[in-house]
This record gives sequence, C-alpha cells and structure tokens, in this order.
Amino acid sequence: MSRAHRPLRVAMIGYAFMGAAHSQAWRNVHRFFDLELTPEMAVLVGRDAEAVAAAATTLGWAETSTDWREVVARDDIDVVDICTPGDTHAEIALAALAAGKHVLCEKPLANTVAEAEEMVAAAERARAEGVRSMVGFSYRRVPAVALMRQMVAEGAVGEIRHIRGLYLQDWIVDPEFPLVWRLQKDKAGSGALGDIGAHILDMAQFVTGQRLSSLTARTETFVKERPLVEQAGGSGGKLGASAAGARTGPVTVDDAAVVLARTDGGALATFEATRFATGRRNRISLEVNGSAGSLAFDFEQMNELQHYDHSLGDRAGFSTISVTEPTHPYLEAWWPPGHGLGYEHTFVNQARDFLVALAAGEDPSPSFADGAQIQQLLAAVETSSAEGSWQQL
Ligand code: SOE
Repeated sequence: MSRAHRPLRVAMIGYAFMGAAHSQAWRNVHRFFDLELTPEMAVLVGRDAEAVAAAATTLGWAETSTDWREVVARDDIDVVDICTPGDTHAEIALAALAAGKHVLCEKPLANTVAEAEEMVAAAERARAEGVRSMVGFSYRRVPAVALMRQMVAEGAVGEIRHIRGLYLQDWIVDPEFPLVWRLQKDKAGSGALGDIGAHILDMAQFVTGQRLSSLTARTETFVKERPLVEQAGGSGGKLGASAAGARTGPVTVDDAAVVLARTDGGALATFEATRFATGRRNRISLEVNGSAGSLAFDFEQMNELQHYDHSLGDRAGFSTISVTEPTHPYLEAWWPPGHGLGYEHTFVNQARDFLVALAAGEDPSPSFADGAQIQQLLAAVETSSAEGSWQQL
C-alpha cells in the first residue's frame, strides 16, 4: 500500500553534467521507490538568467534564480542540492545549513581540508536542529557495488589482503583540449585525483569497511599548457572543442595520480586515477582479494559482479553474478531480472537513500565527515607526491 506523501521542496545550484544527473533523480525517484517524501523541483539556480531558464525547462524545474544566497534563505525551500564546481561548495553549504536546509553536496566535498572541516562543523551544529547533510558519492549506489560490500561483510573474501582500484578516463588526451574549470586548481581543487580518484578511494573504503592508514603517492601533469576556453570557443564544461593555435594558459591540476597504501585492516591497496588512459572512457573498477576468495567490479559491466570462492578447490573459478535480482540492493524498485540499470540510476538510488533518511529523521550516508576524511586522503596524496614521502593518516 502506498503511503501518505509529504512534499519536500528542493533548490539545486548548478545545472551542467551533475545538475542534469541530479535533476533526473529528483524527477523520478518517487515514481520508482515508495517514499514518504516526494521531492518537488522548486528552484534551479545559475549565474546566467537566460541559460538557467533554458536548463530549467529542459530539466523540469518550476522556477529559476541567479541568486543562490536569496534562494537558500527562502522559507519554502527544504533541501539545497549543490552541483557547482568545488570552489563554491563550502560557501553554499555553510549558508544553507545555517538557514536550516538539508544539504546534498556533490563530491569531492570541498577544495581543501580546511573547508571540509568547516563544513563538518556546520553540519554537526545543524544536526542538533534536525538538519541533515550528505556528500554525493554516487557509485556507492551501483547495485553491484552495494552487493560487493554486503558480500565482503558476510565473509565472502575472508581476510582482505589486496584492494585494487582504478578510475580511468581519457577525455583530455588531446593537448588541444581547452583549459576548462576542471583543469584549474582554484576552481576544481585538484584534477583526476579529486574528481575521479575520490570516487575510487571512497568505493574501496565503503566496500571493505577498512580505512587507509598510510599512503605514498605520485601525481603527474602530462600536458602543462592548454588553449584558453574563450579562445577555443568551448563551454566551461567537459565537452569544450579543441583549439589548435589559440592562446594558452597553465594547467594547475594533476592529470593522473597513483597511490600505494596500507589499510587499518592490514591490507595493501593500490589506486590509479587518470584522465590519460587512452580508450578508457569511464572505467571504474575495484578488486578485493582475500583468504577465502575474491570479488571484482568493473563499471563497464555495471550490472555484474565477479566472485571467486577459494573453498571450491579444483572446481573454483570466477563466476559472474548478474546483479539484477529484486533481492539485490535497490533492485526491488527497478526492472525484472536481467533488465540492467545505467549510470543515471545511481543518482536515483542516491536520492532514494537521502529521502529515506530524511523521512526517518536519521543521518544519510556518506556524511560530511566521511567526505572530509576523503579530502584528507586527497591532501595526503598531494603532500606525498610533492615530498616523495609516506603519509600517516
Ligand atoms: C569527471 O569526468 C566525472 O564527471 C566525475 O566528476 C563524476 O563524478 C563521474 O561520475 C564521471 O566523471
């Protein structure tokens, strides 16, 4: 039986790639999951009045504004969803929490550890008033990743020895690709490290229940100068056109990061995050090897999980679990067995978890504190790379 529905009015700041992904989640979440809270897509906020109006029509928002400060202070807004570049996360989140709004903030939580810690303190203060906050690590909501976590907790791999995480993209391999905001430290905080490395670090800790306790890392910027966006005539987004012969500016973030780490559970872990893995458009994968077996996930086959059960002796081999059964995480709300999900569903599942927690008066997960812990790992990677040192965490 369906429940009594209560509306929850959402304002979203930013409407590019992540804004579009979050919008379709707010549009659809209550149409698939049976929820007590029904999101209303109240206000979309952006800097350019004409562009934000066009985006609101496309994405399904009722109203628009160019002034986020005015919107987060409005009495008729319950949730503020932050989908802007990292340099504005802290300021918007602090204002929204102070105004008593629940906050969902895209990853990475902030651009620096200091900002992240301020956000954690503000979230703790607001929590005392029943205000909730969450950071958006969407890949936790891939059913196969959530199942992997369950199976690790049930002992499917035994004692964990190795954690191997990769996040590989290739969208800036062309040296003529313009200097978009994701390649500027003052806007993005870091490069491949914070944008995609943050996901794989979070996923590894989420799945294994272990935290990194020490690490050493190296980062690299392969292409040090790129055409300015204005010169290239490209957008500020990822899909700017390449522009031979245009004026250039310095790339101030990493193109790639590699990490070697130990965990508090005694495992060895390796991670690689790069935007230069030619041919790998968006490959995120995680393998865990333990005393009793292994589990492996690869986003390119996101509806599958590979399992190796060591106890089967000479009959053992990797088997493929089709993660499409209604008993698997999130899938009771989706399609019949064998009808897989896609990237966009992870954001719907994320919105579901957020709304369920709000309705129950509980803390959604991952918290701002979890986001700040990832921020500390990102900072440790940068320090380690600069010094050539091991960092204790
Ligand atoms: C970066 O290229 C990016 O858009 C990330 O910012 C997202 O978090 C990831 O889901 C896809 O790639």
